[in-house]
Amino acid sequence: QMMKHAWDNYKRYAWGLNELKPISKQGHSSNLFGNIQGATIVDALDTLYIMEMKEEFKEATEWVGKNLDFNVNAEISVFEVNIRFVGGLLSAYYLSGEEVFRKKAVELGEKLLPAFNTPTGIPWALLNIKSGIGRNWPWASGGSSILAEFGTLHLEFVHLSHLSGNPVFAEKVMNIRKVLTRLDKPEGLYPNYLNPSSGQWGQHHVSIGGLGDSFYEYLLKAWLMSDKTDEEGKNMYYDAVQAIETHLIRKSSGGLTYIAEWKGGLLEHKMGHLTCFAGGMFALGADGAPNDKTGHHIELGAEIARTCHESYDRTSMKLGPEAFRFDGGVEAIATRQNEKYYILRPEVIETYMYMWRLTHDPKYRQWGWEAVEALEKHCRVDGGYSGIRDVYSNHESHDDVQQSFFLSETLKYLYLLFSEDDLLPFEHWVFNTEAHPLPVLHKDDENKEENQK
Ligand code: DMJ
Repeated sequence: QMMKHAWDNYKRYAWGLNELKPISKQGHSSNLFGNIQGATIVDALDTLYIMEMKEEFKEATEWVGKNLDFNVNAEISVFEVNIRFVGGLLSAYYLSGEEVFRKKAVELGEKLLPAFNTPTGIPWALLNIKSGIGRNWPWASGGSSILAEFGTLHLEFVHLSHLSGNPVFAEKVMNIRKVLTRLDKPEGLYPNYLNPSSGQWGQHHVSIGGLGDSFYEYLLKAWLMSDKTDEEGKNMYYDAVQAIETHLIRKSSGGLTYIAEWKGGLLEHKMGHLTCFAGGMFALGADGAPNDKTGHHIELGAEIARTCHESYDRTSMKLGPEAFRFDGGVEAIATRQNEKYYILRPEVIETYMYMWRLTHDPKYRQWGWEAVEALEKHCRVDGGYSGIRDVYSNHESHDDVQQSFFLSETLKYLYLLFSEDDLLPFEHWVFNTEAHPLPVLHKDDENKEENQK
């Protein structure tokens, strides 16, 4: 019902545009996608499919076939377009088998290739998909590319090669790995900034939240998606987690485990909502953890889930802030006005879903249900779902944006939290960072394919 409300209102007021403004009841355009249109449609395709919303899936498929157009003069974020559009199209293809999605995914992948035309092959953050000219965010340290952006292409690009028969996509992301493995890492940590021309790190800022997050996620998932054959991805992941534990993970005096940010050796005792995805990541990676550390990684996931739940529980609206702190006498509370907003993000619910699947502790469903009730009470409006400006306030101030990731991630993870484990089982599917499921490339299938050639 929540998906239907979000979708129907998008359809009514913003059909074909990127996102919906649910209060003003009109389209919302984000410059992340340039003038590529239809972000909500592409992001929502697999959620519609999984929820068996057949009519809606059909109309979305028709829209993609007729209207999704990449021949536009648009400067786009390579990362955002990859995770939402390429990821959304790939999942829609794997779930439905409709050829249109495969074709569009490969066409878009080809449009993204000029982003890798840098001296090191580390891609630009921004790309004009008509001219093929790339550049970096003007705010990024010393003209750097961003770890969480160039490090979050791997899963989709491996699938693009798999589906197109063209190795170029996989070669591009394997080269990123090569550059990273050659570099010295301060204390074994990966800084968020890397200059694509010099191949040197920018500022030594390390974060498991914004600017770093999904790079770590994709190391683990690259290994899982390769049917556990990608040993390099595996080693990079577990080595990184070891360094994160030593240098970033701390416990508050009240007993809450959190992941701080690292700035040239100094810790900022702040955790972002984005960082909360790491609870699910640690638990998902527990099974392969070296040195008998499986139980420890599950426990770490559980502790992060508890901390993130506290960040929700300590607000008036029972929805979590964008960032919360562990200093100045507070624990798991936002102290700065500009960190008190909630924009329908999924990470906490994502972690509940992983923890539920991997432990079956009923508290994760209870916590997920608390989030549903809070979303219904504070974010649901006549025209869809809106973010909130201050989750500590007693009255809602809506930001008037229904983010496309609310449909692709937040609602999908909630649905999976209350579904049986055999819906998209982890042995066969990995979720990209926008919650688009991609199939594990099983060794046996490859052997079969080889034999058929
Ligand atoms: C999504 O686009 C993805 O989850 C990304 O990895 C981080 N930001 C948003 C959701 O918060």
